[in-house]
Amino acid sequence: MAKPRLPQVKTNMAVTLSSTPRADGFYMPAEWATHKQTWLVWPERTDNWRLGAKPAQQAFTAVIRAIARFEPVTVMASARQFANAQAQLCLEATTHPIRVIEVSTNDSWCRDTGPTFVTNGSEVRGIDWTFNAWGGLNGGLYFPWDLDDQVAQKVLNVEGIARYRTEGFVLEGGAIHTDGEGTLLTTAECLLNANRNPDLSKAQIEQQLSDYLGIDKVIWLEDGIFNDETDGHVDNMCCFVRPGEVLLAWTDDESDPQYARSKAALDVLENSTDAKGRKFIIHKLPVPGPLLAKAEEYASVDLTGAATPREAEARLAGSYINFYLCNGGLVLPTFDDPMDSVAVEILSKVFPQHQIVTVPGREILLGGGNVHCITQQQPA
Ligand code: KQY
Repeated sequence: MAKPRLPQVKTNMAVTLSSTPRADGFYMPAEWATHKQTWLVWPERTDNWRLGAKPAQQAFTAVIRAIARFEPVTVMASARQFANAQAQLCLEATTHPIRVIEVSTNDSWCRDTGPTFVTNGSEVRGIDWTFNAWGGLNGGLYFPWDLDDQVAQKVLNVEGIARYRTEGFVLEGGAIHTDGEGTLLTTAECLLNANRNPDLSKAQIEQQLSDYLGIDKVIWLEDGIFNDETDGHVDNMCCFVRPGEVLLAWTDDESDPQYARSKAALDVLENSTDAKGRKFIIHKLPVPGPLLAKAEEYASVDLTGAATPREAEARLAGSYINFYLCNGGLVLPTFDDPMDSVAVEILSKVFPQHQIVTVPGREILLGGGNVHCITQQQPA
């Protein structure tokens, strides 16, 4: 049966363009380019977040208030949680404003459900990728996901920003990193997964990345972090520091299943050049742990049948790569792990212009991601 289609609304919403960003002269800037603000979603779903999502709300509050030291933040909360989110977030004054608006969502991963912003240097537009909860009915993490698929459009409507919609082309923001100069990092584990765009070849996927993000060269790492439920998002594995320079999640322990993944990625990076022909400077960033979920931590996650149940003792996909760059700041998840201080030291050296602010990362990790996964930058 054909999917029923809603009439196209033509007024009171940001325009949806039928061209592509590249054809219009737009490209995705790097995360370190100046932001207008950061977007997040307030967590509340109790079949993903333990203890009624209260510890997650505390953890998100720490992230949001850390970002508000550097730039304005908009937080989307459901009608049920609007008053609580506003009260928790705005208890004390912050350097930059924290705005709470009511938006319905399925969960709280704005990196993946929010728009990917593109610019031509004077105007910003947004890409609204099709979202299928990291795999749809073939390994996706919850059902339904229709409200999450509308988040990008709602953000763009609120901002009055023109929208490109990739109807049918599935992509999450956590699956890509760009240097703003034509190079994109991703993983085959995610972007070539049969549960994303099974009818597209690798070349056709590269063409979409070129058309929508203005990319000239894709660096394909094979896999992401071991046991990452996003199917190996690159934003937990490898990121740019600046053009021609990357950070890679690393372990020296050859018996750790992470080792082969990191080593394979290192081999690819060592043997690649970027879109401008530069060889990469590669910094290894150790992974914490191994970190395992404790049975008592997942005992209070509701079993609703709508989300993938949690497995006690499962290896968590902990990684310091999942930090977030905001205007002059770097928000880094830490895990009460001996590697925390090593990560801070490495990041201080490679980002000397950024002030590092650490936030507790374990609670967000228990929900399946971390700081980068819950944030979305809107370029200035
Ligand atoms: O890490 C992310 N980008 C999203 C993780 C989703 C987890 C849902 N339980």
